[in-house]
Amino acid sequence: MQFARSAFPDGFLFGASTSSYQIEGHSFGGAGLTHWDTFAATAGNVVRAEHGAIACDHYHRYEEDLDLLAAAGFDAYRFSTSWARVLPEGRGTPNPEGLDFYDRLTDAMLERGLKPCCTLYHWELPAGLNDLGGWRNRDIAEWFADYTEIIMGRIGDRMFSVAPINEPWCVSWLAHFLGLQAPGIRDIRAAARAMHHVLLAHGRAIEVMRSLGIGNLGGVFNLEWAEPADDSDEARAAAARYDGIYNRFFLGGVFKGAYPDVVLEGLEPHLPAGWQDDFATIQAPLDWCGLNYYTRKLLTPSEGPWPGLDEVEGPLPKTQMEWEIYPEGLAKFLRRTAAEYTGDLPLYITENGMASADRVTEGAVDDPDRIAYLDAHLEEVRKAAADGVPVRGYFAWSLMDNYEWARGYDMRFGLVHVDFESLQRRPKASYHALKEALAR
Ligand code: IFM
Repeated sequence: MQFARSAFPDGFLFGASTSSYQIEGHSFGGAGLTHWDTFAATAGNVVRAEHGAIACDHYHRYEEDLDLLAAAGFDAYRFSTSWARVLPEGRGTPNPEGLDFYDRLTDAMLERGLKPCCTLYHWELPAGLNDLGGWRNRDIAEWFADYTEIIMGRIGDRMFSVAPINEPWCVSWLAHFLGLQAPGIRDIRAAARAMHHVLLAHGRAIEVMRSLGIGNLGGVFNLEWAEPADDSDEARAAAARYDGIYNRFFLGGVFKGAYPDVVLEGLEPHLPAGWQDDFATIQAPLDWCGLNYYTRKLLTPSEGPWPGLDEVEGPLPKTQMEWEIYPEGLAKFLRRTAAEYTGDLPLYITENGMASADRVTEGAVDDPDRIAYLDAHLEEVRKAAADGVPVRGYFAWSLMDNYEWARGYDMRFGLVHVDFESLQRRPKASYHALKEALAR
């Protein structure tokens, strides 16, 4: 690995990310049913109908996992709390075992000198709330505010940073328009409502945390660089619609108090009544902005209803997910986000990494493609920082192989290999390379 910690500004944070349902083992510790459990149990949704019941058994092995983070020289750990572990029905009586678990986890991070960076929702909605309409129901903003108060009332005093919701595009569009994530709905009205309510819930959670005196609050957005597949005006317009739906809708809501016209053209008739009045909450001031970045997309127009676009396979090398490797997109987003949305606000890369079909050979896992991927993306971050973009940290996705949602356990994103039979952890070559680079 070419990069060295010393090439980054003083105080720049390096960390790794995970999420609760993907690693903890949801069957342990009294957690309630989530919409991911029922989505996975429905034929055709998830590879081999795999689910998060055991996952990496982080619930019992978290000390070993935190030791790996600390031994690599990471400064921070981005983890998430599970709503259904804290409140098995989504509302009502908290689960004491769930609260105790996050309490232990927090103290174990601090004991190892790791800054706890918490996300309150990384996709596992309690099934009881899904029964009530989930993200389509405006009441979710208050349900989420109540959950925020309970979990942050317990661990908020020790957090370095907190973000309410991971990747609002995935929670809303991917799950309610494309139907590729729980709850697997394909309906434009459901999608429009989920897109608005996810931002309203984000804003309510920020308000609650401010009232509890918790600081360093941010939002985490997943971004994909959208490019026209050819030089036509139609392809350019398709790319602008994709960019609007994927990137600008959520950043625009939170940082400008407005949704882009290119998205309202299709979604306005389906947004909930009075949506324009919610921006005071949605725009609750933030202390930082997190960008999750993996790839770009090439777009072409398609027949049929709005948004009338198709993705075209690009020419660049691809990861195991079939995502093109395009590090330049990360620098473009850092510059554009600062220039058009966030100004001087600190930016963090809250996720970046790649899946590869890693194998254990003679006790080791060689993953040169991941080393090259991380190196190339970190170089873009370094250049942006050197040019004055206020980027303050980088979190690799992911600390360890885990449950990759509808792709089950096949897609390996980890710096640490996990044998899903024995649950043995084995640091890959990329883990060792990062460790060396962080010491340089
Ligand atoms: O595994 C996911 C994560 O849960 C959210 N961001 C993207 C990752 C890779 O697909």
